[in-house]
Parts: sequence; structure tokens; C-alpha cells
Amino acid sequence: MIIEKAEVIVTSPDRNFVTLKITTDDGLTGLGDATLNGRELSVASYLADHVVPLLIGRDAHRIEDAWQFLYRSAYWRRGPVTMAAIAAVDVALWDIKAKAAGMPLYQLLGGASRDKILAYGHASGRDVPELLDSIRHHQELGYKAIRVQTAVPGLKAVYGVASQPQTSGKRYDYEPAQRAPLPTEEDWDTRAYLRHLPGVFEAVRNEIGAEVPLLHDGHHRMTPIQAAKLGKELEPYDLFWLEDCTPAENQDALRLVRHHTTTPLAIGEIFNTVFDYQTLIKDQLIDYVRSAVTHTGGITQMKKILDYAAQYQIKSGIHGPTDISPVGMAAALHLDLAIHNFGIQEYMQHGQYTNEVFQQSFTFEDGYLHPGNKPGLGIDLDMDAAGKYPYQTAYLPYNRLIDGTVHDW
Ligand code: EZ4
Ligand code: CO
Repeated sequence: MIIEKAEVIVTSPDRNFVTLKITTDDGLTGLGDATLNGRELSVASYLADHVVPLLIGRDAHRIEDAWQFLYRSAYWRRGPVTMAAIAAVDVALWDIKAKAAGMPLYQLLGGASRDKILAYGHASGRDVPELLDSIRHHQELGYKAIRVQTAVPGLKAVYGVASQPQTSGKRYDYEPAQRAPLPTEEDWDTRAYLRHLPGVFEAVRNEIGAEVPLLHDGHHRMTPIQAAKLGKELEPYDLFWLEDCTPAENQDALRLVRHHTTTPLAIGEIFNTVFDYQTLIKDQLIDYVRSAVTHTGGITQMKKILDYAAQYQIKSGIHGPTDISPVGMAAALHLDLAIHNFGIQEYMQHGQYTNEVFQQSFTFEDGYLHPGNKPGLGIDLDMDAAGKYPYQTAYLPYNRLIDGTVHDW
């Protein structure tokens, strides 16, 4: 089965997406997601200029070999651009292999280890009443686990808080990237955040009870000792996880946090190789692996990372915001269904234009996802619809402290 054609499709229905479409000589097609929020065109170029020419004429069945060839033959290894490009090739080849087998992809990964995939949704509010409305709305939508993000008094905009209230009637869509020629600036004050957050969780638990799994994303903003303090203070509210409590580069930071708190820790949405997890996993410093299939070299490497994590009872929590396309989501769902150490899957529903471009067979029902049973990933890309929505410059925001210092966003 020879790769005859590989196309890079950049489209911006509700937001920008980069997709690789591989076609074989017997007419099978496979899709891979290569979307890197705010840096989309760099991956599109990496693929179109440097990867597509290497794919033509290769045996589409040799997935591991393609992965190793793209990783090692570039000489320059790792990094989000390279690994998103490799992920797109990897997932497209898995899509093709599963279609050739006439099976949904999860069957090739060992078959289903469970019947359905627990998802978590994203509640937020500018104050506690708005947050409680948002939590109730998510429960009405079926969500069984909910991420809780809140505004902080004195700060103008905070990560994870939707700009429109849940009750506004508009689709709840927390999309941090803004369509504009330049990134927007937000303000940040870690001490104000640390003073405010425990009281918000207390109010939420008092209102909704002890049962619902609640999650929180610290979004890389604390020092290790600040994160340790927050983890301790949140212990009475029994979080499912505290995510990205410190910036991700320093794996040893998590050791310090771990020594101080039993709040479960999740990290990894900006990681791209198994090496980013080496210390975290073997020293049992985390509880959940947060990588996206899209940004971590595809199914081939994610399966290896999660099998490594399984030896330490560390579970999956695959990244699934709207900047992961339906193709990337489907890849995550097939993996979620197959692996034994599944934890939870992030799910943020895509907008109507995205659903027009990407026809999906995965389902969300009563709080649980399923990848569906069509051969392959179960996603079709409507090329005409994609062509209607050209790329639009969009960036994630960045933070400055009150004195003007740039801070992690
Ligand atoms: O900020 O996907 O847990 N989810 C997140 C996301 C990320 C965006 C960045 O592209 O942290 O909202
Ligand atoms: Co996150």
C-alpha cells in the first residue's frame, strides 16, 4: 500500500486547524491533526515543505518505521512543531491501516478495555453565582466531571473564564486564541489568585455536594512552593486533579509540590516526547498524563508513554480543548477506549462550522464519549467546506504583572 499523495489543509471554520490528508495507491485516505494553537503555519510549512516529499512512495503500512524515520532522519529532534507534524503522519497512517483492516482504530490497539469514556467539561464564572450556573448547565448537558475556573477580583481577564455567562443563551465556547494580528495582553497576580481560589471551591462543594469529580487548571502560573500551598489548601475539596500547577520545563518542581500535598497532579499538555515525562513517571511525581495525541507524536508515542505510566498506576487525561481538531479528538478517543490505564478525557464541544468541515462519528451521551465503529478514525473532511474558511491570524494571549513583567500565561 503505497502513499501516492499527501496534502496539508489549513482551514479556519470556528478557529484555525491544520490537517494532513494522506492518499494511498489503492484509494484509501487517512487524516491527521497538526494544529498548534497560534503557530499553525509553522507546522503546515514543516509538513508541506519537509515531510510530504519524504512520504510519497513509502509503504503506508509501516507506521513505526515512518515515525522513527521522521524523528531520527531530521537530525533536529523533539519540539512542538516537529512532533505535531510527526503526529499528523502517524495518526493518518493509523487511520489508513484501520480502514484497510475494515475496523475502528481501537480494535488495532488491542480492542476496547471499557464500554465508554468518561469526559470532563469546563465550567467557569466571573463570580460564584455565575460559576454555579455554569456547573449546573454542564450537569444538564450530562457531564459527570467538571473543571472549575474562576475570575479573580482585581484581574481583568483570567485563563479559562468564558467571556459570556452560561445563561446568555450563546454557545458556551471558551476559546483563548483571539483572531487578531497581535496577541492580547492579560494581567496576572498569583497571590490574589491563591487568596481567592480555596473559597470558591468551598462554595462550590457546599452547593453541589461531595460526589462530582472537580478539576482545576493552574495553567503554569505558580512557583513550586505556591503550588504546594494551593494543593494543601484544596485538599478538603477533594479535587480529581490540579493541572499544570507549575511551568512544565522543570520536572523536579513537581517533587517539591508532591512532598506537601495529596491533591492529585496532572501535567503535560505542552509536552511533546516521552522524555518530558521521564522523571515525572519513574519518580511517581504525577497522577495523570495530560499530553495531546496531536502534540506528542501521535498514537504511536502516546501509547508508549501511557504504557510506561501504567507501571506506576499513573493514568491518562488526554488534552482535548477546541484547538485539538475533531481528527485529534477521534485519535484520543480510540486510544482512551483501548488502554487499560484510562483516567478521564477532556472534552470541549466544537462549533457548528467545525462540525460542517469535519464529519464525526464519535458520540457524547450522558457524560461519556465513544469513538464510534466506522472503519478507521471515523472522521471525514469535507474539502469544499474547508475551502470556504481560509486561515485567519490568531494568537493565544500573554500575561504581564502589575509592574509590567511578562509572566507565564
Ligand atoms: O490553554 O489548549 O487544559 N486545557 C488548557 C487549554 C490550553 C489551550 C492552549 O492552546 O489548558 O485551554
Ligand atoms: Co490545561
